[in-house]
Amino acid sequence: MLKTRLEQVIPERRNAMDALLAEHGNEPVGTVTVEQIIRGGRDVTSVFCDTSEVPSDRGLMIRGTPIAELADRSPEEIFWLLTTGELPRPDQHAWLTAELNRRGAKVPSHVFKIIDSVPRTAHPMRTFILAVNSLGAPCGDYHGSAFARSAASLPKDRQWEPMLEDCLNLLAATRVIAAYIYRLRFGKGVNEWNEVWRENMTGPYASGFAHMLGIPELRFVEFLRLYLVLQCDHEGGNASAHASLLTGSTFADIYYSYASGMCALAGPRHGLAAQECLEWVLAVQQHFGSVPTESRLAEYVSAKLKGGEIIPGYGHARLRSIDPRFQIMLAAGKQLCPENPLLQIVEQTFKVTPGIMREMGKAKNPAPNTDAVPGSIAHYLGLQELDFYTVLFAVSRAFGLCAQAIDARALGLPIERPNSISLRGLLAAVQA
Ligand code: AMX
Repeated sequence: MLKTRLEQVIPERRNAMDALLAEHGNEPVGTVTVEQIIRGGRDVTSVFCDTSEVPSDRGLMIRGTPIAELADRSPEEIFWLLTTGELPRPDQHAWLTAELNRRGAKVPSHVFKIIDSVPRTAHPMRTFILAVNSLGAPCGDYHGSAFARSAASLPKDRQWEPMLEDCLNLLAATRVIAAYIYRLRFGKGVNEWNEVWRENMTGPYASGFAHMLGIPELRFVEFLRLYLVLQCDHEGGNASAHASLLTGSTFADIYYSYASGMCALAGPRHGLAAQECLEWVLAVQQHFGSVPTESRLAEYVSAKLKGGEIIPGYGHARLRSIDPRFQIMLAAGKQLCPENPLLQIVEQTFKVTPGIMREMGKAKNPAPNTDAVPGSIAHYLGLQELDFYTVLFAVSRAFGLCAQAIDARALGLPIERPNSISLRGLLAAVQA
């Protein structure tokens, strides 16, 4: 069903892009300063991504729709929107759920053997990246990546088809792989794994994932659904999306390119912040023994910042206003678990931190970002293994990165190769 719809929308999209290139291909979109080149390309528009945009004053918009208007949807609906540009009809939604379950039941056995062989001391993100990359390898009856096998023999305008095939398999597998790593790594029991796995390849994506993790409580299922929706995509310039797009532009398959993106997500300035935010909140709780008053917390935050520490969950390289995903998750948390003391610390931190950071001249945008809340909800609802939080982020982000990869092949985008410039080159440029 998804392929049929994409066969209809892709030519329209390709024609629009070709017309734009033909009519305006030489027009400049912006300029770049020396500082922007040296300091990470901040605010330089140079990456093409059609699945979502992040206006700095509005936050995430998926194919033109603000994330706040999509917060009640399922991850399956969001994937349909990311790929086709429209929300699915109920029959299309049901088809995608069933398809991800059908494929999720076929994760090849070599993937679990790889997970079994990784030292238990490894961070779960490291294990996750090894496992998802291994999905690309053929083994026995399992054929590995369809894209790697067949793209070179297909005309350019059909290369998105094996990419779609791989992406559906990847999305189907990520939650299974994540749940198995969780159970193995944190001693939750893998003896009954085969039964747990198969019997949860029936319902909605988020619910099956929560059950495989062993946390079937409805409030956790609802939290997980929302989390998977909110973190699904964040345009193409963030570190993980860009790493994935870059690798994919070499015609590497999605298993390589998604794994590349996840290596970037594993860094503390990016996806590892999901874990570090909760560590920070737990440290506050331990320090004060309960929810601190605003003035005591303000002293604590000031001292941390004066000591050169980073406050995880605050600041953003792209957004210049409050992240709507923070607001949506906070509101959901207050409904799901109003009595949660960690959430009260999150709220208190939100009241005092931006003002202090602004006063101290820290961060261009001292507002909270998407990572400031979810850990505090997940922990209260039963997922207490902090090392696992970035893996949840990774499962969610697969939806966006897969949609971006399908788009890249559908539109026939070439290998990325911007120029770099040396200090000598920059000096020559400014002196010219
Ligand atoms: N706490 C303390 N200082 C901070 C800060 C924070 N949360 N955020 C920014 N600053 C500091 C920077 O370290 C920098 O100081 P320096 O000039 O002495 O190096 C200064 O403020 C200006 O930084 P910036 O230009 O506003 O930020 P950036 O674009 O360079 O970095 C980000 C953005 C997110 C990496 C940074 O704000 C940060 O480290 N935040 C905490 C980690 C975090 O929450 N990451 C998750 C982001 C969302 C995501 O990817 N999931």
